[in-house]
Amino acid sequence: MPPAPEPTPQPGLADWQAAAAKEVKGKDLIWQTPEGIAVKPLYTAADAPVDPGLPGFAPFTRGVRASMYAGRPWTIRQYAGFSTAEESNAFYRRNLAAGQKGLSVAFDLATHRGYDSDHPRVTGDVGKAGVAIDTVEDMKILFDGIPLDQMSVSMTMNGAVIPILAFFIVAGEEQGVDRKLLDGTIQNDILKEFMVRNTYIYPPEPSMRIISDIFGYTSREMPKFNSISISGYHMQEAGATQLHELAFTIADGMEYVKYGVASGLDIDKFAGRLSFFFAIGMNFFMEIAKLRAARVLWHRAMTQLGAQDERSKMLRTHCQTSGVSLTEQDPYNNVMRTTIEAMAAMLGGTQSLHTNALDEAIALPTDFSARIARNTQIVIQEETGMTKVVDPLGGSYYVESLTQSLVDGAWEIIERVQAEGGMAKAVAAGWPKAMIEEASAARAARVDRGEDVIVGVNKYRKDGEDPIDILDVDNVAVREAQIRRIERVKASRDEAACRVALDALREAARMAPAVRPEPVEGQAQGLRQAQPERDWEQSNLLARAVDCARARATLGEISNAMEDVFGRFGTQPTPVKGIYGGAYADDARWLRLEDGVAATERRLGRKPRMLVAKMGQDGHDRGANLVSSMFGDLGFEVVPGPLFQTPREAATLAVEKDVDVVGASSLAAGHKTLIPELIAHLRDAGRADIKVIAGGVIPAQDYQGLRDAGVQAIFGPGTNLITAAEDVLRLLGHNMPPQDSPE
Ligand code: MLC
Ligand code: 5AD
Repeated sequence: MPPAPEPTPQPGLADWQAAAAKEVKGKDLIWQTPEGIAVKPLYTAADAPVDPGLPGFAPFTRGVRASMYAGRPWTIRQYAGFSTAEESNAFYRRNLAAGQKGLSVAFDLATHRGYDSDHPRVTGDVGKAGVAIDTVEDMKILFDGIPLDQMSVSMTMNGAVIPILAFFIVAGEEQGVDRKLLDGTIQNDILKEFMVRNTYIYPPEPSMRIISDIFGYTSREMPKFNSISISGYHMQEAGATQLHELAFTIADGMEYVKYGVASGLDIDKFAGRLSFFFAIGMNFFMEIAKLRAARVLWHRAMTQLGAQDERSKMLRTHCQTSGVSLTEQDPYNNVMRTTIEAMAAMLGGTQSLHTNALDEAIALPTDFSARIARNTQIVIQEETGMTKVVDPLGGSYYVESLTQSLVDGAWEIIERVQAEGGMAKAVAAGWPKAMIEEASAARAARVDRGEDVIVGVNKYRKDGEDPIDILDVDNVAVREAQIRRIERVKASRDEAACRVALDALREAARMAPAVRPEPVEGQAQGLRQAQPERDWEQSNLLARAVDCARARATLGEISNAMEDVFGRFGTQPTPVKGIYGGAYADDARWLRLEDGVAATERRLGRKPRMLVAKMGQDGHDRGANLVSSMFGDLGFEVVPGPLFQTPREAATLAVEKDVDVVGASSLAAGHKTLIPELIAHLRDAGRADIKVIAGGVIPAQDYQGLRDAGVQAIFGPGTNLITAAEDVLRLLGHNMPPQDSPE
């Protein structure tokens, strides 16, 4: 018998390091992510920190259910809404017939901000970015033929959350559905509105009281309904890193729990129906780790806040693939991006998912694009076998290590928030928003410099773009139809009963303000004893609004009754400084631009001035903030216009500040109505010389109409800000030489 061969020695980590260094000739392979995590090219058992445990058991790292998708796949829940209730209802029914499993309603911005469709401030917004809902009659049409005791319905509503939830309850009631059986989710997350999404109505303090009142009502009356969807999604859309999205979302959740407890509720009576919502962007493994880390963090936070029931500590979440990761250019690439993001959401263990449509960067989905978006999830669920194994990445050295890094990094931020008195205070102080805007400016500079690749935008760009069919809503027609319906409802209601209900709501708004929770070491404190039942009903804003809805009060009337007591909130943007410009410090194109600004300043005898205007109810301010921040860094005097101006107000501000150019930023499809009105008002004021440029989500189909109205330059999604600034200087009369742009 020949002798047994000598066992070959196993290579060690040092051997691997040597081999890898040789292959890449010493190049540094560490990837510094925007989260500040140093990702190595290899992970081994030495990196995997703790045993993640088993799915269905605390702290739920591997999922909230023991069987996860092997037992029941996540809910395919596509967010949609546009035009009238009739049109949206028909769209929902087509989608459900084609395999969608849950509903998710997108409301128009007029509705979000508590205005009826006939209000003069909302002419550009009605039916545009979502469905217009003015009364319970609209809500009934929206769910016509959709049994509300069988279909779970998410409603993305934060500002006008009281009237919308009241309409939903009464629509169910009039369908014959007991509210105990209503299944669904209301977004109801106001803290992130003050930070990034901007569809608030009232000041922070009464807004927090509204949330506790909703917890109070739903925990008593609607046991199957998720009372809030604590959302990080919009933070990531606004530019936050995944670490900040994670930390601020969990910290927001803790704040809501403290307010709920302070209003007299038992933590375990309402915490089990809190839900979450995250964005899933293109950093595949980071997103998977983020969802796992979120569950660990929530479990830890709720234990600290005194929850006993494990269901109170279990983080259930919806996810949406990332809107900002999608591009106008070469839009079919968006199908691949969304597929990758959908896989990250499912590998992270989401409960419910929306996949974006390929036309995301320019318009709302059409039947065609919505079908592909939905089928992306159906294919994953039904063709790939991916749902058969629970948490298939559990135990991956890299994923477990990333999960732990995110848990540690986020907890540090959460502790800072707690030390400073909680998220409501942090939001008021403004530092979370500033952190997000800084990250956004840094990302924009990386993209514009080509350091972060976006295929089809800053690399591999096509010579010409092929037009795609997009959805266009005729907001004038929708508005007229809505106004007619409001008139009919008002004409047929019992006016006296309606007044009585509205007065009772106004009275409730004056009563029993929520008690602000005192920061107490590690514990949420109930500062107010639970109210007796009768007292509770009288002062609860939602209970009162349900009566208003039954009496056919409109959304605007219900909102106004509370506004009479609470007031309406407004803020002034404060663009960050030096981040974008800093990234360009040594760049020749930037220096040439600065020279151009200096030359323009000499010619004008003062700095060139620009108003960055946001008109209508469109609160998407990421683009406007970036533009303000970048032109400020270049040496312009920037007037960052307040949100929600009418065209007349924006024109008046432009004249008052004597600006040279108005940059109108539009991301909610109001541009065709609002920008021509702005130009007309400038003309009427004798200032036709003030140049108007437009930027944002503006489909190419609309360019000619805007140019005909007098718009001098249009900057669509994916615009390189440096190129845009060169164009603006040329518009101001500077002889800017043409560049060999990298695009
Ligand atoms: C689930 N179930 C199982 C199971 N998995 N039962 C047995 N075995 C399994 N493996 C049970 C659950 O316990 C639950 O029952 C029921 O099935 C439904 O499952 P779920 O996991 O709760 O899913 P779902 O009903 O879809 O709820 C998901 C959610 C919820 C908790 C995250 O809050 C939700 O739907 N959120 C959606 C939010 C959303 O769409 N937002 C859009 C935002 S767009 P039970 O009885 O326990 O309830 C936006 C954009 C913008 O914001 O800015 O405009
Ligand atoms: N219909 C479908 N999707 C919508 N979104 C916003 N409004 C609608 C709507 N009415 C999606 C987009 C956007 C994100 C905030 O939600 O993907 O980026």
